[in-house]
Amino acid sequence: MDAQVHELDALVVGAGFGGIYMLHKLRNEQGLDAVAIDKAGGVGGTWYWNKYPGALSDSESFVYQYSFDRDLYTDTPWKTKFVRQPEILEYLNGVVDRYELRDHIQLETGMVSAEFDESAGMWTVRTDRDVTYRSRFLVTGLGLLSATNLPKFPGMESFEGSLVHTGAWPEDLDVTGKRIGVIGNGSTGNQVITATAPIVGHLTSFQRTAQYSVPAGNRVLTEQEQQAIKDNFEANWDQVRNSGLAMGFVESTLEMGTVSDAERERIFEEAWNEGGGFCFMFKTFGDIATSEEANEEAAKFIRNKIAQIVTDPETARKLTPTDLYARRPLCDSGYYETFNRPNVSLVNVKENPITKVVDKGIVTADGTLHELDVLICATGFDAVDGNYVRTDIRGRNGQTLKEHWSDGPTSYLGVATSGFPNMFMILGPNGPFTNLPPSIETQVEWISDAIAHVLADGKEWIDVKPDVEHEWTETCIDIANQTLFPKSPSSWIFGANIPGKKRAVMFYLGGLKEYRTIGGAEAAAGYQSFATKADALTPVS
Ligand code: FAD
Ligand code: NA7
Repeated sequence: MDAQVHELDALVVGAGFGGIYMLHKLRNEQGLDAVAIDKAGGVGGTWYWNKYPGALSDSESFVYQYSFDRDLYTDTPWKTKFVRQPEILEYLNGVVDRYELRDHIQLETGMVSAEFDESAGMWTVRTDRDVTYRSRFLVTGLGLLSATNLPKFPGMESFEGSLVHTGAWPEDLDVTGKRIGVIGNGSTGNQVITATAPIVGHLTSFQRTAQYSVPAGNRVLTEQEQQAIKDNFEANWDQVRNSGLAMGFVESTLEMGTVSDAERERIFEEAWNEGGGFCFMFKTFGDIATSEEANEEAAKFIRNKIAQIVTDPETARKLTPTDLYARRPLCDSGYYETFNRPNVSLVNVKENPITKVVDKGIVTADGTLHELDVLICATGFDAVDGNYVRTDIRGRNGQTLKEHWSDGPTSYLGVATSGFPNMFMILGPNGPFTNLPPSIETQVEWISDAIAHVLADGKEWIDVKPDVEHEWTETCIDIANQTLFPKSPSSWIFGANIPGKKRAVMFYLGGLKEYRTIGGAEAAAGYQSFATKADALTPVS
């Protein structure tokens, strides 16, 4: 049977923070015939999928939300410094209902392919359901930490217990009293290990690279703090939009070399006690991410803390990182302390690799069988472009996005890529590296304005010029190379965590303020970095 074909002004793919706000802008503000689809069984994106115990934001709650509607902000009931996954999911469901979007979101509907018909100026999007969309605009909010990375160990299919990825956590999985193994100790592994250790029978952490982590310092905010957050709405969001990381604090410009050793340690100690990974890395000093000497001092401080916290010297040795402190900074709710528990053990898989998975658990090179009821892969994501290259997206002249990105994913401003007219990405490659809701809002508003511009001008489509995309890519590379982040061996920020994936710069590290200035100037100048259908039809003389 042929699929039903729905004609639309705009199709939004993804119903996370990005897709939800996009749908609101297009339907409720512009009055367009717009629909969103998501392959998930509910809205919420990241916060629908990542239901593992301990899932918590590491952006502070007062900036990990939308700011476009002051009433929504005032009504948000969060009372803790960081916010737990169930609360974020409830919030996003509330947003969908508040703006009457639910009837316009088609769940359990995955985009399988998208093809641009150049003569008609329309996208045809096929789904894994009995429905096809033909839409003038295609806005993708596929998520940058959404396509899961499941490692392949020999024998994995023979495991008789539950094998789960944290990014697709089954709601009914109860680990209480069970023997669990956790592969991975990034932000997610750190959270799931710390949250489950007190309730499981035994926990084995299979760690490849030790990580630097500082306390989150999560706590209930006082009544006065909660009131101040609401009262200072304008000032806070003004600060966020005019900062680099959009994290809600003023980033330090203090160079570490200008203070005494005692002052440096005092600043670190204060940050350790206050909590927060981004605060520790960026609120203390301005050069931890750019100067190897400053970076080493911060790393040394955390290494000393690990030595003080972890009682068994051999466990402490395994938990102590020796490389640069140059990944997305982690924070925790007692991660290192967890390894003092009698029911927790640590395997360093660089020293003692996983050789195979068998029916009863994991076998390591030393011949030990680690018996497990549940094997948790906290092994991260095929970040940024993962969901894009897993879908057959074809632009002008039938070129696929995968072909266009064969040397690594590129874009202009993280929102548009050349050869894919009227397709706009939310958090596409080389968008800002920040606390994400403010960047999402910036991009959604920019895309919304661009769509309005195309409609108002009677243009059929716009398509970013290749040289502009190239220049933006070079800008992103130049900025990244001024930091220590590219020196980190397996960070998802550069696509270096996926076997076989080409390493590439995938973020604009120039900060939200600068990003907003550049995007704003582009719009004010009438989108001159974009060609139109008329340009494409005009022969080059
Ligand atoms: P997502 O929320 O990832 O939504 C994308 C949606 O697209 C998904 O629902 C997916 O099902 C859908 N989709 C993908 N492909 C298809 C397809 N082909 N067809 C149909 N649907 C599709 N960011 C921060 O700034 N601060 C934090 O503290 C923070 N904590 C995080 C913690 C975890 C555990 C994770 C995984 C991420 C965290 N992030 C954090 C990043 C987080 O992803 C963003 O903050 C934000 O939620 C992204 O929203 P989004 O709408 O762009 O994408
Ligand atoms: P990350 O930060 O990519 O961490 C993944 C972890 O999984 C990390 O410890 C990896 O070790 C480990 N890993 C991945 N593959 C393997 C294999 N094959 N064997 C052993 N260990 C492996 O993902 P997260 O989900 O923790 O966090 C991603 C972001 O989501 C985070 O920044 C937040 O923004 C939310 P490695 O360090 O590569 O040696």
